[in-house]
Amino acid sequence: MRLTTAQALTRFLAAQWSERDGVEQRLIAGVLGIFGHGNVAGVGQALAEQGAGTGDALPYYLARNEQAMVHTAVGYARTRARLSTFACTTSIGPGATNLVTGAALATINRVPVLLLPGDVFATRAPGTVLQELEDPRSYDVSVNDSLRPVSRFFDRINRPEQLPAALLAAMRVLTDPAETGAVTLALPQDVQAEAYDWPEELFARRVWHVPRPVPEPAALARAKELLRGSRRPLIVAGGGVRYSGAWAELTRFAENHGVPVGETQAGKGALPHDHPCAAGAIGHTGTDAANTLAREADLVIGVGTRYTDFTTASRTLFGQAAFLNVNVTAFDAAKNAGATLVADAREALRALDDVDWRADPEWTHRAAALAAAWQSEIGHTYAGAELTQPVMLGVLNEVAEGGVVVNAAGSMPGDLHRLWRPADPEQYHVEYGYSCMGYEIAGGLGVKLAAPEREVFVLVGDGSYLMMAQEIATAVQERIKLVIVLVDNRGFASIGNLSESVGARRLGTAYRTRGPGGELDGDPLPVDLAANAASLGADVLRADGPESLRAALVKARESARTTVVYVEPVPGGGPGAQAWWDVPVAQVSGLPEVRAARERYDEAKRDQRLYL
Ligand SMILES: Cc1ncc(C[n+]2csc(CCOP(=O)(O)OP(=O)(O)O)c2C)c(N)n1
Ligand SMILES: [Mg+2]
Repeated sequence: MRLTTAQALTRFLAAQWSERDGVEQRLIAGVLGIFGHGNVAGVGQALAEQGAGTGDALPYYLARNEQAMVHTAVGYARTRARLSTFACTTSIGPGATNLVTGAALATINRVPVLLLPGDVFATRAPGTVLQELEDPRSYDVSVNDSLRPVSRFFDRINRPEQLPAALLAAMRVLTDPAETGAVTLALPQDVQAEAYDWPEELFARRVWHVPRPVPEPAALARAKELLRGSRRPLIVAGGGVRYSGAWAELTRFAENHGVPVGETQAGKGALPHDHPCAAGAIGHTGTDAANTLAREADLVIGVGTRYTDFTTASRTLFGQAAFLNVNVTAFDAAKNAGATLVADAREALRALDDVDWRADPEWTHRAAALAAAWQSEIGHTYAGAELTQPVMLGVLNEVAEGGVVVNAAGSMPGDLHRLWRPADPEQYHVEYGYSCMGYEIAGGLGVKLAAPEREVFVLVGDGSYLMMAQEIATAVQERIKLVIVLVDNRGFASIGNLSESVGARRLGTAYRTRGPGGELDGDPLPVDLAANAASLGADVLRADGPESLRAALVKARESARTTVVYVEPVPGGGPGAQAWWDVPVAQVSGLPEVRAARERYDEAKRDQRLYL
């Protein structure tokens, strides 16, 4: 079949399917793109000719920023449990390098996305092209090489003949639960437009079976032995529980063996929030319940967790515990010198469940009491009369019902982790692998594309909003309805507090004009973010107290249009951090508050373990 490389690529992608548990779905749901000279004549032409969005052809979505396109693809893929994602097409040069942050986010979160940046001519015929890097040491380097370390698979298609093998490798990595992440196929602009005679088989419908690896018998026996020796076990549930869809198995295992469950950001909602085994969030942004149990546990059973510093309180949290790690990725399973059970979370929990063992009943009982105490702490915090940030979350939590909350950076992820009560596991979507400002709206778009039946509530701080608000225009264009709660506290509340705690005097964390003394301490910036949101095509509602917020959220929920609810919360909040986080403080300074902060730092650091 004689087609251009780009025509062959789009035809191939439209024929790829994933399958798990007997359910098939399109592996590549569509293409997000921004055209420039590096992709318009290749991929752009191919999409136009195949009739984007009609029949079996890949639908095409025009986005506003290439980084945001990857966020949208990630929001989509995460919601679809990594079984379906988007391709992102870009021009060469800046369009391509705008992908880098999104690619890092996808790879760190272990979420599949397919990136198709344009690249400079393979023939080099026209000499230096617009936006070419020109490395004097080698003509073989382009800006796209910056995508290599953040991609799980990277290839450059310098000849049409190279395409078939590269496509098969790319699909394999996208659908491999252990290896998945950003996959990049760099497409030189001349090769995109070049014709070739392709074998018909390349375009046949192809199903990629997503495996559920089962535990190795010897490792399973060792794991059961560890369980039988434990009196005070604690499960740490991570994103792997979500991707495996292991909620029921996790709940059953916790109940059958009396094991409390702490949740990471990616694993939040693993158990119903009011379940007696649900100790809630764990780590630096965790609850007193989960963190107290973590300090006393003798065995931590990690299920699908990467053990980041937020989870382990920078390796100060798990006082005496040994680790047993269930993970589909051997790299993560081996962390903290744990015993490893390399397997799909659902399969592993099923296989472990027949172990004849229960935690010490006193431990299970104590966990339930701690969890209940934390639940009443949430109730107390949510009931405040003033519109603080936690009270705002309480109102939203109530109005959101079956909806999804989306967030990523700033002071809200911590409050959400500690306080939010998801009624089911799909209701909590906080991107905290990369905690990338700007993910919120673009990612929320992907969540809504993946789950149109759900109401999507995007929480976005003013800092994140100013970094990446432009996808509101895309939501309006596609009639994709979002409720965006824009939380304006005039700057970086989170980093402001952190700055003060490390002796950096809140420098550059409030949005103020340059003052008469030459510092950034002048008047508040006269920036009107509500007006900005309206200018992008959203309906805007303002709320200034708990009751007006409730009314605005209900109205936004009932509306068919993307609606921004603008809130300026009053300072103050709920319970703060219940565990440490390692952010090094200056070891020498002329400022007394820095020396005091360093003393506190050195003291906290004494609890840091190596986990050997
Ligand atoms: C792209 C990016 N740049 C910088 C940071 C570091 N950072 C984390 S939170 C934050 C401030 C966020 O401000 P805002 O969205 O207003 O949330 P707030 O802290 O006020 O709740 C910054 C700068 C980041 N996470 N992502
Ligand atoms: Mg802010």
